[in-house]
Amino acid sequence: MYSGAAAAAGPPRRDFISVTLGPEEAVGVGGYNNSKAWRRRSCWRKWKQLSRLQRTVILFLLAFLAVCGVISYSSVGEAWKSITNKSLDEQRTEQEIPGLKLANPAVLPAPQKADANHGDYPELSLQKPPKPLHVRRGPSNLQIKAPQRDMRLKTRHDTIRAVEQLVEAHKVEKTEKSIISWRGAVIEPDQSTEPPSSKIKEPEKPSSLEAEDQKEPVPINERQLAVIEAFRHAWKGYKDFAWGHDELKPLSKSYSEWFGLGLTLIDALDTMWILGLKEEFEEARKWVANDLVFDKNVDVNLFESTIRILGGLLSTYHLSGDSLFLEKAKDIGNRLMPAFKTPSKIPYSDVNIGRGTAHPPRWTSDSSVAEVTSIQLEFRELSRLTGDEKFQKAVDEVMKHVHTLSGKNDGLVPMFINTNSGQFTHLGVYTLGARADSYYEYLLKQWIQGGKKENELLEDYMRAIEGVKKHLLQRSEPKKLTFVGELAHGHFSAKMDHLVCFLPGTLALGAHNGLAADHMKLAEALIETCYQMYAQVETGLSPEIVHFNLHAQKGHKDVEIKPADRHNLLRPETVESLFYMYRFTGDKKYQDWGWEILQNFNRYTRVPTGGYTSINNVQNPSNPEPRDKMESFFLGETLKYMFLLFSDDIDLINLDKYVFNTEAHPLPIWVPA
Ligand code: DMJ
Repeated sequence: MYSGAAAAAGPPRRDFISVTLGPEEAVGVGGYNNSKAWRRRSCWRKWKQLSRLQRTVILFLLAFLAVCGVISYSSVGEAWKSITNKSLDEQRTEQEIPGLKLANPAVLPAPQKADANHGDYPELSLQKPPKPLHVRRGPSNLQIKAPQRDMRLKTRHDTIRAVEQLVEAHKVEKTEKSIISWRGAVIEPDQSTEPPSSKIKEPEKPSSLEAEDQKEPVPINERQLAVIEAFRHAWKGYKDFAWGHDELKPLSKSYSEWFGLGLTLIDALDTMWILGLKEEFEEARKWVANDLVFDKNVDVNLFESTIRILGGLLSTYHLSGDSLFLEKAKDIGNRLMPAFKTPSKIPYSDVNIGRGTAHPPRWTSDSSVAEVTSIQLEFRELSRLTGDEKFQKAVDEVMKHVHTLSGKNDGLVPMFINTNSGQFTHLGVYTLGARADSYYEYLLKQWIQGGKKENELLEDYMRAIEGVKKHLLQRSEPKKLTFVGELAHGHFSAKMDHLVCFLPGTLALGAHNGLAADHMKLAEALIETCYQMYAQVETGLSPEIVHFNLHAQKGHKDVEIKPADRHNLLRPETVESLFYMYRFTGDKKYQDWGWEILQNFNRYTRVPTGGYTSINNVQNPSNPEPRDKMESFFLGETLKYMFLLFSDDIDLINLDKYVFNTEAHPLPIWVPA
C-alpha cells in the first residue's frame, strides 16, 4: 500500500505487499478509496458473508488466544521479579566459592574474614556451626567444661573453627596443585617425597569416647592449678621470645633451632588441650595452620621428629577431632618414609624432609636400636587413620627383623644396629638407658595398642624383663634401693641414667594389662629408687646419671654423682612413672613425691621473665648454673604427666583406651578394654 500523496509525487515504491480481497474492494475503476467508513463497511460485509460455522470457529480461536495470552503474561512476570530481587551478596558468594553454599549466609561471617576474627572473638551471634566440619571426639573432660563462660567460648571456638575449615578446604585444594608443580620443578622424581595417599579413610574413634562425653568432669584441684600456672609461665617465655621456633632460651630471651619446625609448640599442643588452655591452644593451632611448613630443605632425626611431631599431631587430632592435625601428620609421615630405603630396611637416622633423601650420621652407618624400634606406635596409627598400609609395613618389618636377630642377651638388646647388614653392632653392652630404653617400652605398648594379639612383641617384652632381672638388677647401700645398672662385656656397672626411670611406669602398665604380678612389685621398688635420685640430691632434682653405692661406707648415700653427670634437663621419666603408679595403686605418696619435684623445678629452674631452664649442677642450690634452654619435652611430657598425676579422674586419658607414646602423646588403643 502507499499513500496517494506519495503516488502523486513519483514512481510507486516496490517495498509493500498488495492483498486483493475481492472484486468490489479491488483498487479499480473508481480509484483508490481508503476512508474509515468504507473500510468498516467492507469488513462487516465480509463477516456477514461467512457461514455460521465459520463465524463460530473464528470466535472460538480468538477466545482461546486471549486466554493463553493472559496466562503466559503472569508467569513471565514472576520469573522476572525473582531475578531482579536476588541479593547481590548471594550472587557474589556463589561466584567466589563455586559449589559452596554457606548454611547461614546472613549470619556467618564471610570466610575471608575468619582469620581476622580469630583472636578477639567479635560479636559472633552464631547459629549452630555446620556439623560435619568440626566433630569433637575427645572425652568431655578434655574439652574444658564447667562454667557458662566456657560454654560460650566453646561455641565461639567451634564456629570460628568451622568457618576456618571452610576456608582451609579451599586453600588445601589450591596449594595441593601448586606444591605438585613446584616439586616437579625442583626435586628429581626418584627423590621426591611420595604424595599423600589417596586412600583416606574417616578416622576410627574408640566407641567409649561417645559415652564419656556424657560424664560430669571432675573439678581440677590446687596442685593441678599449680601445674597450669607453671605451664603458662613456660608458655609465656616461649611466646615472647621463641614463638614458632624449636626451643626457648629463656635467659638470653631467644631461641635455638634443631629442625626449624616449631618443636616446642607442636610438642605442647595436646598438653594445652588436656590442661584446658583453650586460648593458648587456639593460638598455637593458628600457627600450625598458617606457618607450619614441612616442605623444607632440612635434615631431621627420624626418631625425634616421629615421637615429637608425628606423635604430637596425631594425639592432638584425636583429642580435638580437628582434621588440620591429621593432614599435617600425613604430610610429615610421608616425608619421613625415605628413611626406610636402606639395604636392610632398618631406617637411617636422618631424613631431609624437603628433598626426600635419607642418610645415617656422618661418622657411621649405624642407627641406635631405641630409635629404630620406637617409631612404631606413631606409624602404625598413621596407617590406621589413612588406610595406607605402607607406614605400618615399614615399621613392622623392623620389629620382625629385630625379633629374629642374634646378639641379644636374654632378651636384652645391644645399643646399635647397622643399616646395611641389619645386624646389631657394638655387641656386649646392655643398658635400659640411652639408645636402648624405648625399645623395651614400645614392645609392651605396641602389644597394647594392637589389642594384645601380637605375640612376638609380648614374648620379646617378657624375655627382656627376665633379662633385666637376671643381669641388671642390684641393690644399693645403705638404703637397699633396687636399681637397674648396665652390663659391659660381662662387667656390671652400677650406673643408671635418669632415662631408665620410664621403667617402673612401663612395668606397672604391663601388670595392669594382665602381665606377671611381680612386675608390679619391681615397679614399686624402682619408683622408690627414682624418687631417691631426686630426694638425695641437694636441690631435690635428679642428675642425668647416677652411680649407686654397692657397699656401705660411712657418710655415703646410695646415690653418687660424677661432675660430668650433674645436669638436669627437665626430663619427665620419673614423673611419668609416678603417674602410672598413682593411677594403678591410688597411693597418695606418689602424688606427694611429684609435688615435691614440681616445687623444686619452680625453685631452681624457673626463669622470672618466662620459661624454665635446664641446669648444670643439681648439687648446688645456691648456683644451679642455668643452661639457658627449655627442652620441648618439658611442656610435652613433664608438665603433662604432672597434671595427670595430680588428677583423680581416671577418665582423664583413660589408660584402657589410650597408650602414651614415648613423648607422652596419647594414641588410641585399637581395641579398647
Ligand atoms: C623424650 O624425648 C622422650 O621421652 C624419649 O623417649 C627420651 N628422651 C626425652 C625425654 O627425656
